[in-house]
Amino acid sequence: MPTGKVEVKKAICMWCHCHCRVSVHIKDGELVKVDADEELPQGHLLATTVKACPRARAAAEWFHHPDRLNYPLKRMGEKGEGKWQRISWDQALDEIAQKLAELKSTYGPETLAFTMGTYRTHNEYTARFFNLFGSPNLVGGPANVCFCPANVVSAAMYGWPGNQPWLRPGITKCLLLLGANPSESHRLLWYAILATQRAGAKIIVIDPRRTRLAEIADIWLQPRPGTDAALIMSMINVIIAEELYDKEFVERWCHGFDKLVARTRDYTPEKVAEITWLPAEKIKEAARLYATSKPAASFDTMGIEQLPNNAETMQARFILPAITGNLDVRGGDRLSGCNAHVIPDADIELSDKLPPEQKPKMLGADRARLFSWQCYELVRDNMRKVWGLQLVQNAHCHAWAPIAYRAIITDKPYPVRAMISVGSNPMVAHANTKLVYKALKKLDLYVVVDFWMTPSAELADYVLPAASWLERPLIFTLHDTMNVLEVGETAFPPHKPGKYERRTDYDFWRGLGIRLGQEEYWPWQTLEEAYDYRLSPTGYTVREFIDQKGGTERLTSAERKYYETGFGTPTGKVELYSTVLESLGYDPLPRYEEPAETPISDPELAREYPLILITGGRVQPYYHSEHRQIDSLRRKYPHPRIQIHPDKASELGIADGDWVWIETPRGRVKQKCQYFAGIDPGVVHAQHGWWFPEEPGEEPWLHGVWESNANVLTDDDPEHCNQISGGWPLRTGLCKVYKIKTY
Ligand SMILES: Nc1nc2c(c(=O)[nH]1)N[C@H]1C(S)=C(S)[C@@H](COP(=O)(O)OP(=O)(O)OC[C@H]3O[C@@H](n4cnc5c(=O)[nH]c(N)nc54)[C@H](O)[C@@H]3O)O[C@H]1N2
Ligand SMILES: Nc1nc2c(c(=O)[nH]1)N[C@H]1C(S)=C(S)[C@@H](COP(=O)(O)OP(=O)(O)OC[C@H]3O[C@@H](n4cnc5c(=O)[nH]c(N)nc54)[C@H](O)[C@@H]3O)O[C@H]1N2
Ligand code: SF4
Ligand SMILES: [Mo]
Repeated sequence: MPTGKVEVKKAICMWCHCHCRVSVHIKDGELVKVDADEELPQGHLLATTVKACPRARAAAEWFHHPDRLNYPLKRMGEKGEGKWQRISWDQALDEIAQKLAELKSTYGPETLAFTMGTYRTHNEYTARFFNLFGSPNLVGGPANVCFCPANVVSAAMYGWPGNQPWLRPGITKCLLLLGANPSESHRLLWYAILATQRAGAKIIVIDPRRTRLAEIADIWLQPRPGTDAALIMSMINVIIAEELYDKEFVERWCHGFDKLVARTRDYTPEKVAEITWLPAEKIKEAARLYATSKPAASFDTMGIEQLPNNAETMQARFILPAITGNLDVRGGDRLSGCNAHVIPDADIELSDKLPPEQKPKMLGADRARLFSWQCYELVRDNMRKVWGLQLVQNAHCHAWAPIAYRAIITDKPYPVRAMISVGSNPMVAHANTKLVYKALKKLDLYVVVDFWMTPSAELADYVLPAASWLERPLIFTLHDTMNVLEVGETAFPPHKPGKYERRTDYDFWRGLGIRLGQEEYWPWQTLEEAYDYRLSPTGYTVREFIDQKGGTERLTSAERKYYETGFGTPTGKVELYSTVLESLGYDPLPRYEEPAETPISDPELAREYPLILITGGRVQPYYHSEHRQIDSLRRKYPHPRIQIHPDKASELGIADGDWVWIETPRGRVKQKCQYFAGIDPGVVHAQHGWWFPEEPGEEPWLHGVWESNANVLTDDDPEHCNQISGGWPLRTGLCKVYKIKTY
């Protein structure tokens, strides 16, 4: 009987990395709206409020969408034929577990791989399942190109993951943003930047595109894509040459300064100007402003994480705050520690349960060793000495996707016959879609857990319906890399008899685990029970933590903890010269290497493909491949867009709004041309994440995954990827663009 009464639940939105605290309004069991929670500090950056977030405003449409997956499905016809049978959860889990047991006994546990998406769900339980199963093959799909290189490189150099701007309006005097687009990608950060600027901070932006952030910058550097390492090395060169560095900090707390001085000598602004297309004077100006405005904060994101030279770029980037004395000071960059009041993700993962002989089998870890067990254990153990905490495994130790897909296809170095994707859509998110497709088709068992029938799900043997953040509780600690603890409550039950049978990802792993002999390790029947256990050191349950503490606990960071403890590195200092990278067999100092596919490294290819291609600059309202089925959001961007400088476009006979082919040596897709004067005429920028839920799901369509998906274009050749981090070139690479004649 409808009562018309509105109930309000306090949840945490997982539709983007802001992780806002929100109020979910429920009337007669139906979602009415999701509002920003005005009473509480928002997110993990600064106390501010999300206003009018388009995704949150479309929450009711999302929640009640008729395309949501509601029941487990089993493939009936051939793979990709689009024929499905509804089955029960028990049948699905029984059959998947039985198949996994068979494959394990034939090929060994390493035959099972997992693809991970960006931080949306509780992957610590994924790692728990995998460690107990005995497979090291958590494939860090986006991890090699999404914040994890920054985390591990900085953890190696600082003894704690850095890249945490400690923005304090009125205190922060300068903010350096490297390849970041927060007005589209992170609204909380965007508001925090605006507030910091209003309070007097200067802003330096490095981005080949004039973004909204670049528009408000005091200095905007517009480099040739992929050349940031040279640029930063040159800034270091200027800071050293002009003696703008913090001599006391360098002397007392940095390891390898002399070697750094020798290395940066070659990177004069004049020389680097040629590499980067930037005027030498502007490089000097940026270096001076950053080094003399104290405290200065810094933040890097995908503009440099997604480069084929990302690890070296990170090395250089993390030297800047150290030598200028901006590390671990309020208003500068933070080493925050984590919230020690909660049982950490790392304890849940049970990484010590993975048999030692399985660790070296992790696919690709002998090559891209930044995410190998060897590196993970070295960094973790050093970090633990100072911080008392383990580094989370699932984000920092994983198999390398390009090698994993090749292993599936070739059976080398060993057969990989099963794969599970939870919260990940590799057909759209991973580089080189044609190769991903070939691999997914070859698997003996492919299981997808998602909200929607995605192009990846269409190729699965089983597709299982996931509970969203609205249908499960949540504990958020940013992988234990920050001293924040956010707890959210379940707004809706995931089961509604006669309507749907969704389950949490935790239920999925537990369900498989207990069928595969892991019963003793899954004592908590539900995710809420599992979280009550995680919160037990606080003395509260999930429910009590929300009722009595408001759901948020943010501890104050101590400044300059190193005075007492030193840094959590092998030398106890900030390692400008990284002994960790050295012990992995890499160059301990940063350097610039020209990416493999540029007009300079491959002029012959550039004759056919003359333009530099950037992919994936974020746009509101989409989140990667999500939300294309939500009409109110889709109306804002009905079609994928490629930004081209008007001069270049007219030279190519392309009008604003024309459909064009974008072609690379990997393939071609079509997007609509958007004239954009804020990009160099030699560079174009294509959106990523595109598929068309409204198109047929069966092959050959797969919901239009071949039409406009930027990853049909991108390169994942292991030789062209970063040899330290495995990062693949999403933001360099060559293409040609031409008008579609009949469309
Ligand atoms: N060309 C190009 N490619 C890129 C990028 C780029 O800039 N350019 N960016 C890269 C980056 S940084 C990242 S992080 C990756 C992102 O890669 P992914 O995280 O794989 O992104 P999505 O394609 O959105 O796939 C996520 C899937 O998980 C589902 N999902 C969401 N939440 C949950 C949940 O709680 N449980 C379950 N079971 N499913 C859920 C969604 O419906 C969606 O289908 O993409 C990478 N790919
Ligand atoms: N709306 C929305 N928000 C998102 C996401 C989303 O899909 N949609 N994804 C989330 C995820 S997982 C991530 S990782 C973040 C990413 O967040 P951001 O990194 O802030 O955003 P992007 O737009 O991906 O990339 C930042 C900028 O990199 C620039 N760039 C390209 N090539 C280069 C280069 O060679 N050098 C430099 N310096 N810059 C370059 C691009 O022009 C772009 O403006 O966004 C998160 N937020
Ligand atoms: S989608 Fe909107 S409400 Fe949700 S976390 Fe992101 S900014 Fe916050
Ligand atoms: Mo990401």
